[in-house]
Amino acid sequence: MTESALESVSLDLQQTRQHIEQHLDQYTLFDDDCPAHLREAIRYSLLSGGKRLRPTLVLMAARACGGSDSLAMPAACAVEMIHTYSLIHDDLPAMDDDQLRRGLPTCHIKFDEATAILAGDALIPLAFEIIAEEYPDAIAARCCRQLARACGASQLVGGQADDLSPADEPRDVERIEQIHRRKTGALFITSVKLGGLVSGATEKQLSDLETFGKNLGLSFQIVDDLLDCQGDWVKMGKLARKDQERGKLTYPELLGVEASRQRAEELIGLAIAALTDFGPPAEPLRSIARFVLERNQ
Ligand code: GRG
Repeated sequence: MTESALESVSLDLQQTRQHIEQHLDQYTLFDDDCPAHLREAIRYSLLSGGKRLRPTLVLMAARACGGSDSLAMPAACAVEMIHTYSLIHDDLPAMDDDQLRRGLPTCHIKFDEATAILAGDALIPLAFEIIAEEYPDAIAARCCRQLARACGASQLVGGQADDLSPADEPRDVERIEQIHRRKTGALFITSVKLGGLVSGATEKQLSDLETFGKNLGLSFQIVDDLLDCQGDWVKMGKLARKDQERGKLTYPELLGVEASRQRAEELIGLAIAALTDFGPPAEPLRSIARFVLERNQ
């Protein structure tokens, strides 16, 4: 990707991000029954930066299937809420015990542990409520089922549980891919499928989007690992080399830096190939895939 193409994708992503953030703000005003400190903690974590990659994928997948950003925005916000809950809980002392997230103190450091747990908890039902409120029943049911599976015990939560489990598990590529398919991949797949579902995508389109999301998610994770071992922590907003120091399985450790980079590129190629039948409307989705490979944060 040339420097100027990367800049133009960055600009589009920046505008889309602002649009998403306006809606996230509106969805988290809450009524007076929500305690002020809980509201503050939810909004602190949800509105304090982040690339907004998953909600952007929802919008771009909708565009690829003939839908619009406004149609897909509620689903996009719902996915970002689930993602943010998972980050808040992942940062807790009982899990990854992180002090910094998106360049700021993590939710439990800024507030306290109980508030952080509850802020994460509150984001889960809110995500499903938004989908149920904003889409016709049949579409809402399909979206809720897709999202519920992605964040359940066999996907996001299961991947996280295995990632936290003792180090006597095999340290090989199969194991790391099993973890990331669930911990990171499931939400990527769900993002693009929700964009498709709200736009009336065909089963074939949903299946192509699934292939796209699966390969993109894995590539994203490899790049994440590469950034963790080589990245600039100021840009990333979190401490680099943390995964390595904790003895977590990473691609560069298993494959080496060069082979990891190659694998990430190969996967982006597969992701883009899955979009062939969508033609020009899928161009923004292809650009994001290239961006994931080139990102530095
Ligand atoms: C607590 C159930 C539960 C799950 C946590 C999200 C997660 C699972 C762990 C976060 C740790 C981690 C490095 C996960 C893999 C990659 C990932 C999801 C990175 C964070 O996503 P980004 O880079 O974050 O899109 P931003 O801040 O840009 O939204």
